[in-house]
Amino acid sequence: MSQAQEESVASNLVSHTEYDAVVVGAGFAGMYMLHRLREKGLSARVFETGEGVGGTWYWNRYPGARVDSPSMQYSLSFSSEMEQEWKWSEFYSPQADLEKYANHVADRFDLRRDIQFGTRVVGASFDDDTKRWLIETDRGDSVSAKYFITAAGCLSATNVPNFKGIESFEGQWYHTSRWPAEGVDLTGKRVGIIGTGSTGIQAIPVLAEQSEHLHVFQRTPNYSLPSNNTKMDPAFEQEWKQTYPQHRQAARESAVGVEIPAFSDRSALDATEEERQAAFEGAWGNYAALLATFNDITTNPEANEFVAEFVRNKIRQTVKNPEVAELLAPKGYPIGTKRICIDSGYFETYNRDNVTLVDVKTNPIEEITPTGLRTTADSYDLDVLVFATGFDAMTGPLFRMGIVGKDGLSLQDKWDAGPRTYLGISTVGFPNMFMITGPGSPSVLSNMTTSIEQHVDWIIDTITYLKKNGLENIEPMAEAEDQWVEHVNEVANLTLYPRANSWYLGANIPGKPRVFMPYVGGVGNYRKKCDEVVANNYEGFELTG
Ligand code: NA7
Repeated sequence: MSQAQEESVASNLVSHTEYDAVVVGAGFAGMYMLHRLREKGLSARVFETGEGVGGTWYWNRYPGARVDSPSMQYSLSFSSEMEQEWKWSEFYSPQADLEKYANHVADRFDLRRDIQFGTRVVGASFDDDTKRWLIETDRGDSVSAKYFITAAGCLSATNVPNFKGIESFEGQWYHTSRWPAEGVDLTGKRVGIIGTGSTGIQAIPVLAEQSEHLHVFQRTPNYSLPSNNTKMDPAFEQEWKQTYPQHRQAARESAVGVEIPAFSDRSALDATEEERQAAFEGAWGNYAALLATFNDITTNPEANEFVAEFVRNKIRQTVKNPEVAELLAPKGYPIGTKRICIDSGYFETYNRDNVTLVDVKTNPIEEITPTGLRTTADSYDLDVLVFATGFDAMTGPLFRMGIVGKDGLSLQDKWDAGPRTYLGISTVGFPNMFMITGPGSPSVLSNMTTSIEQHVDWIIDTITYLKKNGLENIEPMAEAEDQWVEHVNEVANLTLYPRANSWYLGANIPGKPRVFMPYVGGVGNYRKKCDEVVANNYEGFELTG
């Protein structure tokens, strides 16, 4: 931090101040939450670890970082003026455009004056006597709030695996989501990247261009489709803007928070091989369309395998070296059960002379050495090591805040066997705490901006209801929570999702309970359920005065 920034943070520090609400995080969720709280005349403080707004798009500056939902839809809808005025430059926005947009939102709605940057929440506990939340930060703040609202993102707690010898590495190493804002000069460098999830798949083509040689250490190959990203077509943009309200409504009622093609009503097993190939070819480049080509691809392993093999064949056609192609072809888990990636020239990158794929499933990484990395089969000399190793998803950001509810029960202890929530927004024992896109809500299985707005609006309506009715506290009831948890598991088990070792299940973090965390029942259905709860006088919640 510069001296000027230090001074600005210092002058912004608060002590023992009381707010109506404290919000953690200044990404899209935290910013929109703040805007709505202010609109209702409530006092609010936002604490943000970063030095700027944007959340995911502030932190994930790695080369090639890009959103995988269309820009016209991955944006906030609450201000039609902003929606009309803002111009996206590409169909899928790169990180820089999204960060610019986040800054625009902050400026346009004058949000910065209530956001304290460079500040991490390290403790939040519910005081049983005053019925208020006490929040503490790493900069010495101690404030209280009636409502404690987490907007810290689902993928913000980085995961750097505990590799033996990492501290001995004499080169530079970076986690992709902590990439330096000033960039990294990789000219003439021998670079190694560990991880081939969405992040690795986006970064690898760019790192290959920038470095002298790139070693890709792959444990599990991923299904990826070409994004066919383009500059924004003005006619498309215009047409979209003319009918924005209808598009937004369709997204809100959809399965995943973006408009996707309707599912076919036909089983893949009833089609001929030619019909299947034609359907898959027609949907190539659009993963939602690909999964919708037949009605049983996400639920029937046999139907799923047809698409999986189609994608593997595309990889085999693209990658010239058949051994490398086979290593890159995902096997052993259904397509769509881990996040399907969309890429810009990912598989083509393996045809370059300066790129080497290393299979660390067969020969795992044994240790990081001072000069590089050693697997059970070989040693690699590296100047720079890039960890595209993902996140402690969904629960990680919440646990890192040190949240303690009624009777001294910590959230971590309560969720020892996996997250338990009512509607993914609240949890028993933590009154007046709301989790924006928490576990048990569509969250990461949806377009985040759609789900964020739905949660924020629901929270604001709830707070308004409480005030209007002279009520002080809201907390879910144990029975309602049990039923919701059961329902979340039940719908997940109707799909093929549990068959992959994904971060949706916590499978990427050693020791994390294997529980499917997001709600797969669909954004539209979920919204209806939340609205019904309100219509039935907050069914499943206990409201006290
Ligand atoms: P992901 O999808 O969790 O990918 C992490 C990658 O790192 C994945 O290929 C992992 O292999 C690999 N990994 C993790 N630990 C290790 C170790 N110890 N050794 C070797 N390889 C390892 O994270 P991303 O950042 O790519 O994407 C997260 C989400 O961000 C994405 O889904 C989008 O929603 C946006 P594994 O598969 O575990 O074998």
